[in-house]
Amino acid sequence: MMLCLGSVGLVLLALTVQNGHGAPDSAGWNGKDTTERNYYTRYHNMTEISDWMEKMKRENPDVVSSMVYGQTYEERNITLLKIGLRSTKRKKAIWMDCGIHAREWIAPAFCQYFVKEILQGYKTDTKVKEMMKNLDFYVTPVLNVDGYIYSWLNDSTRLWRKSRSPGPVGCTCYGTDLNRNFYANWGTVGVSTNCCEETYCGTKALSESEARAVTDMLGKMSGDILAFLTIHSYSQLILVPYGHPNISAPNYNELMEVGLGAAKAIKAVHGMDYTVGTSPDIIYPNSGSSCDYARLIGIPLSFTFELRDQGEYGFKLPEDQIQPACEEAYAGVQHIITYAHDKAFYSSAATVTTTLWTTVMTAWVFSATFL
Ligand code: 0X9
Ligand code: ZN
Repeated sequence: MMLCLGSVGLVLLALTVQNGHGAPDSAGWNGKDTTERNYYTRYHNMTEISDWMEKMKRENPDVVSSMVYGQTYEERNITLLKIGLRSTKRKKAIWMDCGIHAREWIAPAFCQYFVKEILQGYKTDTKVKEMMKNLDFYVTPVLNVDGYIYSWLNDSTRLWRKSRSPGPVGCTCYGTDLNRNFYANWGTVGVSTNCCEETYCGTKALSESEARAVTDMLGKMSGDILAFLTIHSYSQLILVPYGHPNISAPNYNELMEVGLGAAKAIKAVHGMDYTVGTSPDIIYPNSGSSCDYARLIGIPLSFTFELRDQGEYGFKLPEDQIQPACEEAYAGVQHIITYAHDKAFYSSAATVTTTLWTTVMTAWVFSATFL
C-alpha cells in the first residue's frame, strides 16, 4: 500500500515538474504537435503553420492540396491550401485569406481552425459534405509571411502590421500596408504616403509582390469565386465593400442582409456582438483593400471579418480566447458560405425547374385551347 501511494506521488511529481515553463505538459505538448488536443487553442509561428499545412495534405491526400502562388519581398513562398472533394462537374470556389496584417494573430489561428473544422465536418455533416462536393476552398493561412515572421521576432516587433519591403529612396522606414496596395481606388482615401506610417499605400498600386500574388490568383479564378473572405482583427465587425465613401456595391442590400445573418449566427454561439456595414459607415474610409478589389472584379460576396475583441486586449488576444473566437467566427463564415453555395446551386436549379415547368404549362394550355 505504501509503495503504491509512493508511486502515485512520484508520477504526480513528475507531471508537475514537466508542466514547468517551456517543458511538455502532461500530454507531451510542445507547441508543435498538431495531434495535440490543444493545438487549435495556441498561436503558432510560421514554421509550425508550414508544418501543419504539410500535415493536412499528408493526412487528407484526396481532399487537400497546396499551391504556391507567389513570393514575398523576402522571397518566401505564399501558399494556399485547396480543399474539396473530387468531382466531375465544374466546381465553384470560396476564397479565404488570413494574416494580411502581421500582428492580427487570431486571423491565421482562425484559418487553421476553419480548415480543421471543414475537414472533420465533411465526414459528419451532410451540408458540409455537399459543399465540399460543389466547392473548393482556397485558404491562405498567412498572406503576409514576412510580416508575420517579423511579428514573432521579439516584443518590440510584435505589433508589426505591414509588409517588410524597404521604403522608397530617401525614406528609411520599412513596409507597405498590403490592405492599401490593391488596385481599388488606390491612394485616394484613408491612406498615408509617408512610408513610416502604418497605412502607407506604397509607391503605386501593386508595388508589393504579396498584393500582386493575390491579384494574379483572383484574376485566374474570379469567374468561379462565389465569396471572398479576408480575416483580420480586431473590433468585431463584418465589413462590406466599399471603403471609399462615394461608391457603393451594386448588391449592397444583399451584402448587408448576408452580413447581418452572419452576425446573428455569431451572436448565437457566445453572445458576442458584431457590427455590419461599410468601413466608412462604421470605422473609417479607406482605399486599396483586397476586399474592395475582389468586389470590383465581380466577386459578388466580398467581406472583411474583424475578429475579437473590442479593444481590451486588441491584437494581443489571449490564447484562452482563441477557441471561442474561432467557434463564433466559424458560424458567421458558415452562414455566408451556405448562402453563396445555395444561391449558386439551388437558385439556378430552381430557375431551370421553373423554366421547364412554365414551358410544360404553356404547352398544356396551348394544346387545351387549340386542339
Ligand atoms: O484598415 C484596414 O485595413 C482594416 N482594419 S484593420 O484594423 N484590420 O487594419 C479594415 C479594412 C476594411 N476595408 C474595406 N472592407 N474596404
Ligand atoms: Zn487588419
